[in-house]
Amino acid sequence: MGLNVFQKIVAAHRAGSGNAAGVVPLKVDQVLTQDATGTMVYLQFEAIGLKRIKVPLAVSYVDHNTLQVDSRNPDDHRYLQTAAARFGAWFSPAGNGICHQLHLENFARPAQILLGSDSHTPTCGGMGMLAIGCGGLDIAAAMAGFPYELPRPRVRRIRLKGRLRKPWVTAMDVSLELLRRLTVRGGVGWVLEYDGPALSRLSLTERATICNLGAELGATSSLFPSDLVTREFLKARGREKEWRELTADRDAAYDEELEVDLGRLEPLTAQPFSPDNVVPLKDLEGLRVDQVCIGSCSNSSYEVLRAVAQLVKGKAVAPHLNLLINPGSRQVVGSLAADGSLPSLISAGARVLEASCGPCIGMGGAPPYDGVSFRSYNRNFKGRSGTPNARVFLVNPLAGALLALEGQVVDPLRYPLRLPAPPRSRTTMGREPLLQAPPRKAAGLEIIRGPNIKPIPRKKPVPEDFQAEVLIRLGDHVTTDDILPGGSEVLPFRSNIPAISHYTFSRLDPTFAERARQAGGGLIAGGENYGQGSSREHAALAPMFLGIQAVLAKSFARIHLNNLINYGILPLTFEDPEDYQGLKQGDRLTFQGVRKSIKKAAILKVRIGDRETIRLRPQVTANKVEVLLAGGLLPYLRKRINNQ
Ligand code: MIC
Ligand code: SF4
Repeated sequence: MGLNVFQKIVAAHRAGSGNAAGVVPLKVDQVLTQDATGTMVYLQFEAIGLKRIKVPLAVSYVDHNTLQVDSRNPDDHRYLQTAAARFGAWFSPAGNGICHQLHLENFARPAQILLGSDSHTPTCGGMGMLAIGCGGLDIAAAMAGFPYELPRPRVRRIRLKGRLRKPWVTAMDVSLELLRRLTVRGGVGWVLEYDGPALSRLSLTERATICNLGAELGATSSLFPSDLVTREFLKARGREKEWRELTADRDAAYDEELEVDLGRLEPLTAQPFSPDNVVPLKDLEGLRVDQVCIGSCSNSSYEVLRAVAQLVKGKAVAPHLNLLINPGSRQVVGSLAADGSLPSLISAGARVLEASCGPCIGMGGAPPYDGVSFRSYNRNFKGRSGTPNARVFLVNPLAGALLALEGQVVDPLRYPLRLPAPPRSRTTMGREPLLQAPPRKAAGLEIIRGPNIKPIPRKKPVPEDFQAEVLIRLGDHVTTDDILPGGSEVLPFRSNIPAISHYTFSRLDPTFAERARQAGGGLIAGGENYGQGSSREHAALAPMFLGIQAVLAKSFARIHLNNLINYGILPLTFEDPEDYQGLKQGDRLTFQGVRKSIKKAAILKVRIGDRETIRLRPQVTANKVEVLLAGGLLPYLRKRINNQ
């Protein structure tokens, strides 16, 4: 039997035989971090106690916290820059661009494995690279040379046929169509592997867009083969030598298959407040639009922004509306300036922001009160834009540009669209000049810390018996933005856990942090897919700091589940989902024989007050049992390194 692309990459990277729990240990080639998660990664790496990064390539990007209203964010940037030099990572300063776009342009390589402390790391899957988003501690462990233990996913083949025939339909609509069909849980436990006759007509950046939005499906990763399109992209960047072909064997087997006919797609939109709440854009005709945002790591390539510039050239955005553009990289901006696109955008009224995450993570660019914002981004969770009652829709960048001109939703298919073909021979871009390679000699280099950078709190080992109160009971699909919001007020505390912990659940229940503190800890109860969205480990770290001992849920999102274990918080699912219905805020639960049960992978019988006993299943694979019981990955790794 032949192999699919995923299996080929795994076979070439196995680091040992794995264990019965279906976990594959993998050798990691590259890691990426961004500033909002990266300060923790480097603090953790320091705490592990090694002198030099052991993974072949590490890149530390600054792209999230670029608003500098006081010294906290720039202090973090300086810490990251000096830590990168000292430990041996490349550094990408603020203004260079968004980590995923930059990584694709400068470092991604077919057939390699990339781990990133950001959930959209799979963007580089467009290059035929197995790219996986994980929590910061997993990245720190990989940097310390430990293999990455991947719970074996199933592989779903997504066969793309036809071609994007209708104007106004882009790669983003392929992803919105998948979200419509599969929902935000549809990819959990899966790698999505794309192939089919439409592939040769999809550019590398279109492929990257599709892989980027795979994160919204909850997928472990998304992957395209590496073919001639991949070679062209690498060649244009002077990296042709890094190309190698990687395709699935003809007789490769998959766990499931699905087909999308690109020719049948129309422009779609995801309505508030979930990326899978998808309808045809034309269904919303007449809705007044206050803001359009184009860019982010989903849709900020040169090709996309050039097309947007051509669409608005010589026209003007509606006077009541704001068009914001956050390009993916400095080179994208440079190319737009060189070919005359930038003046077209600026004259049409676009506000061209610096190349960074910007409005996507609520770092500026919030919509007005009760506003309607259409974004070519990947997340439209409530409040993420910075305006809690704003309604955020996801849309492809071309349709978004049209709405900006019209000031309201229209059916794009009624408008002519003639875009000149992309330039045939693109100027070679080469590597982004402002990337900083690590110095060869690092001994003695100082790491500079600002006063806002606080040591990482540690947790004690999981106790055998304890009592705790349910502090909050939540519904399905709680996002990590709900648990710990982003935005310009909260993000500067990413390297200060005591301070950031005040914001835990602040949008859902502003009393939570104080109640948790007063109770000296407690429990969180949630429904399905608890912790979906971002990889931010702060959504586990801050609750850990507040003393949360366990999260009880119907099911968990992949990265967050791992983050809970990495911080020593028990992730437990209800054996009988009815028990979730019966549970109330304020219930006091008695846990006994916890460590014993976890070691035996046995169900925990937990008493609620003096009412009844419920059955909870620890969600921990055999390879993580010791990590969880030790109080998390940091105490566990320190012990291992000290014993070496
Ligand atoms: C996001 O899109 O939510 C982020 C901000 O990029 C996060 C990481 C973070 O919270 O720092 C992600 O997707 O992992
Ligand atoms: Fe940045 Fe938004 Fe992409 Fe996250 S999703 S990496 S915040 S651009």
